[in-house]
Amino acid sequence: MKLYMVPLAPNPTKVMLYLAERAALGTDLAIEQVVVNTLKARHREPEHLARNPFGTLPVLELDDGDHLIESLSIIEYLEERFPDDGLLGTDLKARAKARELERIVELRIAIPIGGFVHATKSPIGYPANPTRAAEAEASVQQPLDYLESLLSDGRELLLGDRVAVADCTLQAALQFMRFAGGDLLGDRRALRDWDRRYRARESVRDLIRW
Ligand SMILES: N[C@@H](CCC(=O)N[C@@H](CS)C(=O)NCC(=O)O)C(=O)O
Repeated sequence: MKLYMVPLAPNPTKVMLYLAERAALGTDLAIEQVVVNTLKARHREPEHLARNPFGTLPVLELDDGDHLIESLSIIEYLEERFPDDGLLGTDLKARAKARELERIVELRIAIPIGGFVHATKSPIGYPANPTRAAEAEASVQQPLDYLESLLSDGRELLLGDRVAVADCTLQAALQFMRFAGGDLLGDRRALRDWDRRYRARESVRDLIRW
């Protein structure tokens, strides 16, 4: 299998962090990672559009040549195909909670942060838009408070002691925010501590470059 990706971009980074966490838990999925240079607009060229008509990254190329073109479908596919020592675990309710938190982080935090970055310092050249940046900043406050309240019981990671896909999704978004020089975490101490701890993890620290 091949993962078409680009460093820094949050959706590919989410999958890259996931793969690194799986490797650290003992399952090296040995997926070749191939950079598609978005700065040179390679993702809009026919070669990539043949993999994914939406032109986005990441894309997972399967052994039969077919493609998965959504970061979460890629992760879910890998969880189901290689279930031993996965991130979702085996307990039904815990799996549902893990999926729920990932969706909360993605939809309520990561997507607005993406909007914030593209409205302030877009790496692919979108024009600055202070109104959009301010709206994004306002919209992440309550969900960030929610994460702060989860972490305030002293847990190591978002769902406890074991890494979850939500940790990968959140860190990918925060790295993108740091790249743009933004900081929307405010005075949320537990969240800042989580951020420091997560970035220092041996499993992923070489992947987090910003
Ligand atoms: N929902 C998709 C979003 C993919 C996406 O928007 N990827 C961004 C990088 S983070 C991208 O390829 N942007 C380039 C573009 O839209 O032109 C997923 O989760 O994979």
